[in-house]
Amino acid sequence: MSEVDPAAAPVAEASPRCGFVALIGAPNAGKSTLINQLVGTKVSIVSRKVQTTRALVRGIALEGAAQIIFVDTPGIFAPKRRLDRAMVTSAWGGAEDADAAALLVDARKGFDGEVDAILERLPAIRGAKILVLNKIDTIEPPRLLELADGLNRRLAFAETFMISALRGHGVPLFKKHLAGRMPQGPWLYPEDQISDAPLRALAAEITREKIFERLHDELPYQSTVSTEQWTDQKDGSARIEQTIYVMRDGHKKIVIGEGGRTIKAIGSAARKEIAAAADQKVHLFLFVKVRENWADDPERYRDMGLAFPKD
Ligand SMILES: Nc1nc2c(ncn2[C@@H]2O[C@H](COP(=O)(O)OP(=O)(O)OP(=O)(O)O)[C@@H](O)[C@H]2O)c(=O)[nH]1
Ligand SMILES: [Mg+2]
Repeated sequence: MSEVDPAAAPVAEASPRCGFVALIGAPNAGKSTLINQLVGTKVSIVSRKVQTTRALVRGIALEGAAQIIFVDTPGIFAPKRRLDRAMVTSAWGGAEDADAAALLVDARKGFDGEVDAILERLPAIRGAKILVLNKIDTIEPPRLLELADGLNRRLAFAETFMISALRGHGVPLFKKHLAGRMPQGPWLYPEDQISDAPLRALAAEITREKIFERLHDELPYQSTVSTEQWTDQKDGSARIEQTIYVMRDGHKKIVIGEGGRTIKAIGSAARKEIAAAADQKVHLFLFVKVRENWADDPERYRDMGLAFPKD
């Protein structure tokens, strides 16, 4: 056959692109759910509670010739306490450095005061501003269009997407669009890297998620987790020691539970997930310590990857 098979013909290599996309929004908008969906695996923890994410989490995705580094940020709200201020400062910092900022809005909640406060500050951000209406599985299409319209009247977004981060609807299209927006340049990370967070940080976050899941009513957000030791053993397994810091003696009792039942359940759920993330057998040891003012302790902020606000 003399004809050339077009599928077999050499294609000119598209030149590589690489850039940063910040996911910002009010607490609970679904930013972490979306970054996990974009990357294809869990890089950031998720919960039903607000203020789950505390520091910037980067997840890396490939789309054609583009490497897109997504930055999951803490939810933006009116901060009161020191930890709140550190989280919100970190969120805006992540948006300022990005090539594009995607504002996630919970479509069920709609255009409320929290979203309005973010829109107020958004024009100061240098990158392209993209609106993402999330949780479209929860509302009717006419309301969705109304919401998109109202938000675009308030700020002219470069683009509007409607997605369900939980189910994945609309996510591939969103990712494809972003790939085209990334500046030309070499990839910053190896092809198979999906996160820049060290495993010990992800391991601490996984345990914090398990605490959230079990104790969301009793322990709003009075705890933090540090991975103190990670020892790779001769048999290929890892021995990991983590400390859960709580603020009160009563909280320590809650985390441990009757006869140690709660901490056992937290440890077993966390161990399984850490083992899967690390791709090795894991022996996990959890300790609970009372540190009345961990939320005012600079070292805990360093642990979390947050700058310590002076006041
Ligand atoms: N129905 C529905 N629920 C969603 C969707 N996306 C996220 N959620 C839920 O919304 C809740 C919050 O999700 P997260 O991803 O933790 O939200 P976040 O914006 O990262 O929250 P913070 O880190 O606290 O700022 C979780 O219970 C998710 O399962 C969606 O598309 N549809
Ligand atoms: Mg989050």
